[in-house]
Amino acid sequence: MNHKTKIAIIGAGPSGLLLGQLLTKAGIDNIILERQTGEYVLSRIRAGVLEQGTVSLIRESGAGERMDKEGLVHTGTDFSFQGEHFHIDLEPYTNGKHVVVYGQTEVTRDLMEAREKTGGVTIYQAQNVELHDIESDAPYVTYQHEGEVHRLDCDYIAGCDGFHGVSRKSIPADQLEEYEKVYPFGWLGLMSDTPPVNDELVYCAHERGFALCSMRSPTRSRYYIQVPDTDKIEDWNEEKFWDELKRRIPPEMAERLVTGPAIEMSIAPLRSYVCETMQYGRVFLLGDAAHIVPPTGAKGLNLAASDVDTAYRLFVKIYEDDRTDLIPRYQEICLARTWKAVRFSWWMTMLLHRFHSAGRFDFRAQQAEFDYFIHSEAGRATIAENYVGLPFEALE
Ligand code: RFL
Ligand code: PHB
Repeated sequence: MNHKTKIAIIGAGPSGLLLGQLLTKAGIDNIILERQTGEYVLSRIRAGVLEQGTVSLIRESGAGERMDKEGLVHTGTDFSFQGEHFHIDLEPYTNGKHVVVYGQTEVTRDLMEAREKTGGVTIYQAQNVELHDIESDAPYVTYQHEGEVHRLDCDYIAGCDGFHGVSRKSIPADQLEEYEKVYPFGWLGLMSDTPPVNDELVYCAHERGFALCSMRSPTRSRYYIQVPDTDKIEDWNEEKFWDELKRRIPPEMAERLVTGPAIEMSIAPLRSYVCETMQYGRVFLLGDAAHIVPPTGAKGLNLAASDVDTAYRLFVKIYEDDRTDLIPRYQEICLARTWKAVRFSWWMTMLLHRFHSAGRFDFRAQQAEFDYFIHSEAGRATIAENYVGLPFEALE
């Protein structure tokens, strides 16, 4: 069967759904093709911290009502080094900015519901998605759905299909400018229906390895510990996780930590990756399709939102004012912001994790770096400014 739309969006993760919702609101026709089922997309537990730019964009898309009611405003963030606890106020260093703790699963659910209400089309379980004629002005996408082959003609393709998606792979390999750094560890995450151990998030550096105390609500906690990249989920159990977490967090916190059954437990590898070719012909790459950051800076989802902001405003300019001359601005704007978030995420990762290849000198230098940043006004301001998120740049 043949279909037609203005923007074909590949992937119904946060990038694809947010872009789709904004375009629909602006009257720009779009169709989302998603490989998985909606339930599967919602079962992936990922990010939890939203910057103000992300929050504003979700509101602008019309999907912000529940986030505004249930999201937890955090005006500070905590660190611990070898058991000593420190607090950084975000607002004094950032002209009153803060972050909002609201899970990616909830953002996705709200966007799915908003899309359903506005009648936007999402084809779930779209198999074998392929991009065609992306260098021409008449690109199209083919896919299989319920045993039938479909063709979707469009003006532009938004590749929102994550790191393993098909969109980036459709750009000729000799045109891709890629940068990658893989870290020798992953994060083992555990979610439980227990009250969070602290009212702010706590990023803990410890000689046994990094740990993070996060949350989703006053009754739901999310904890992570650094594990070697060779560890498998079968190597761990809940009791072992809680024991290890207690050893890495400040002792007074370990004492008051409430443990409970895990709702979810999984290992995520840590990697930094940038594909500088964020636009090629009629294809635009957004979110994890274009870049991956280690979660230490809480930037993955927020970077995806800033790409969406730029792409959405560009498509509006193209359809309302015929401004195709602005297309090269997409990559320019997104890359400048991406590299700054990549740098911050890498820096937080290097500062707070234990590198077993590092020698005694490196460990002391890492301690001194932490000591400097946490006790200097300039250092705290740098952390706060990056943590709340750098501003979104306008198209012109
Ligand atoms: P997503 O969320 O990966 O969504 C991509 C969607 O595209 C679909 N897809 C396809 N659809 C059709 N055809 C194909 N060929 C397709 N291939 C893929 C997929 O099924 C999926 O639904 O990318 P998006 O929308 O760009 O959103 C980005 C965020 O999800 C991501 O940046 C963050 O979740 C990163 N991240 C984390 N960020 C944080 O800030 N804090 C975290 O704690 C955190 N934990 C994580 C994470 C990412 C992880 N990944 C990617 C494995 C934990 C994990 C495990
Ligand atoms: C989370 O709550 O999942 C979370 C929070 C902050 C991070 C990473 C993950 O830096």
